[in-house]
Amino acid sequence: MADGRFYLTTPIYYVNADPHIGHAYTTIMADIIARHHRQLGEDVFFLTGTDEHGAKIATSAEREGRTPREQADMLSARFRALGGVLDATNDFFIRTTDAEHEAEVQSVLSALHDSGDIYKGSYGGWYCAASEAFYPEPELLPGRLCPVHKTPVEWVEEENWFFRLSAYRERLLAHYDANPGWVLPQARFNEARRMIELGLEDLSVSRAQVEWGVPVPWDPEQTIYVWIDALLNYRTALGYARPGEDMVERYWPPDLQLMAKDILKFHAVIWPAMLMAAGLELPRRLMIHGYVLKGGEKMSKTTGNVVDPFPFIERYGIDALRYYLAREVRFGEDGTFTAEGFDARYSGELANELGNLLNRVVSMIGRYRGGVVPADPGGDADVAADVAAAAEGCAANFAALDLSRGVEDVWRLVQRLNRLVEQRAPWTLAKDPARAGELDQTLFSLAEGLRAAAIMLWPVIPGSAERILASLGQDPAATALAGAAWGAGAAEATVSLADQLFPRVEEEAA
Ligand code: ME8
Repeated sequence: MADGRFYLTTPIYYVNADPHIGHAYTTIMADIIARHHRQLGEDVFFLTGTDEHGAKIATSAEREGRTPREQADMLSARFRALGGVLDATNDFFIRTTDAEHEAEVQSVLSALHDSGDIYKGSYGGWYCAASEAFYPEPELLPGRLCPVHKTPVEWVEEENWFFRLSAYRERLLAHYDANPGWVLPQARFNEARRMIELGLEDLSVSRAQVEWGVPVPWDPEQTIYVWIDALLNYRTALGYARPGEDMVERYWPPDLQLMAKDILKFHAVIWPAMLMAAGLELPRRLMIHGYVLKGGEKMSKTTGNVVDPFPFIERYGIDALRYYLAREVRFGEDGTFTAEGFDARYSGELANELGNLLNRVVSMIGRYRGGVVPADPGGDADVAADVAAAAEGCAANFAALDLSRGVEDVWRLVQRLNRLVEQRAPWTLAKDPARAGELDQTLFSLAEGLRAAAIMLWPVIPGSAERILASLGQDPAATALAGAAWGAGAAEATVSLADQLFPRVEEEAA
């Protein structure tokens, strides 16, 4: 962003069941974006965490014979561990059971109550506990099933506290009209705008029958509706993520909030209205990505149609999963996860194209030049131009949140370098002392091109990119995107090959 800082969030995940590839997907995409912005030299704050209150969590805990607190502690730890395994560089992991968060939620709600935006009323409607949401009758599937979870809804009727959501219709529409790109992609923008246009009902923001939640400060018999509690995490986290430092001034509002389309309405309608009511600046952009599907259906904890990410990561390494998801699932569209597709990209692209390229470059420099990259003789302007084009294309696509295309831009460079090996045939050049200059040029260009590609790929495959840099005798921490410029690396570096990058999985198992 123009002001040099970048605040990025994922949804906070429910602690009702183990994480699956769908959650991994959002966190990985967020991490790619966070790393890319750090590469640009921006001051990044990346937030993720867990959503721990409400009927959904209480019920799942009961089913498992645990208290809600035990359930939340256990599953929140699983989500936190997933973040570690994913190599996610989030700056904080918020839990909505953090005392600081709970206190701040109460204070925001009290302010809305004091300003007249919250009033007492009664409400009856069809409720889906898995969605933690009411659905109007026409939206239900035949047999009174939740349109998202396809499970029975129940009639819930009680006296609650209500937020005057309907009063924000005009201001929300004005915000949409003044900020055409604020929800991406365009189809989701239109969808959210339509929801507002069709009219908004006031929102019940407390529950009389749910004990597991934050008490309504002026009416402790009720707890705060879990979605209100959850949405506020994006704001409360900044108050206590770094002890002694209030980061609201530094980072508010979020530059980018990621999520899938299941929670569009909460983020694109209710959240901005809440912020308007509280007199707070709205997020700058919401990016609504598609679903990771399995067998044509959304992966979902509630339906149990899930892929566990941990075994894939153990078998192929985390970078393979990051790369696969970034390339396979076009950001903003649905994509299908298959073990076969995963394996094909792993062996065809990561092992055969990238891993092999590194192998060949390092071993040829070892064989023909004693392991030292030759100084640049200055004759490969076309390769240099391809590197510059890849860097520009990748940065432009990342800025437009087209992560798949950004990776494709760099991959074309990887393929171009593989072709360069074949075209120049260093093994032939090496036989003819008169062509030593050509050989120097080729080996320099390959090492330099690969160094630049590694820097561009670093947000996607950080560990592997760092290993490539180290193998090329470069500083593995030198990942700033400016360093991808031709000739910006350390000159006459000494190469060395550590372990095989992306080894054959069969070999591993043997
Ligand atoms: O909705 N494909 O939590 P949640 C892609 N606690 N992304 C997926 C996915 C899939 N198959 N399945 C899940 C909640 N996700 C609330 C959020 S935020 C204030 C509160 C990702 O555990 C995606 O980001 O159901 C989706 O929006 C989110 O997980 C839902 O996670």
